[in-house]
Amino acid sequence: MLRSGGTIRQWGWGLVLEAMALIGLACSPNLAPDPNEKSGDDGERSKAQLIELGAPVNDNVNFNDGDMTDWKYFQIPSPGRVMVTLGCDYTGAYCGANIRDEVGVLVTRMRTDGEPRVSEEVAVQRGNYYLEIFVPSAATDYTVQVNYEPN
Ligand SMILES: [Ca+2]
Ligand SMILES: [Ca+2]
Repeated sequence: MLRSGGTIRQWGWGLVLEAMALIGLACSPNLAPDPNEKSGDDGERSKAQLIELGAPVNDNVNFNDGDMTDWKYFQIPSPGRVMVTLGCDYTGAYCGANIRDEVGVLVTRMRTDGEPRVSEEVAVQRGNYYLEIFVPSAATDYTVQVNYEPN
């Protein structure tokens, strides 16, 4: 009697715990922290920070600390070519950058794919270009530099 009662009680608690786990799973997308909630003042394109052509800029992105993305932009005075170089201290973070034009259209994707540094050359028109630098996970310090040659 006592033994079977104990079994039922344990089984009952098991169901309760399982139900709680299911509820937890169902809610977890809403509870997951926003990877950009502490992005600083550069978390979206409208808040991109101006960077100087030809000068290296150091910064940091951190997925787990809410700073997944840094937006930067540079100004092109006349048609030409730019060489964008992105170097990330922690290669395991697989950091990358999307280059976008003045209206946000994707020009090219740069992916480090475990390499410490990647460079991409693109043709540019007069106007602003945006860099959306990010990590899909983990964190890293990085350096980005945009070199420009007019046509
Ligand atoms: Ca940021
Ligand atoms: Ca940052």
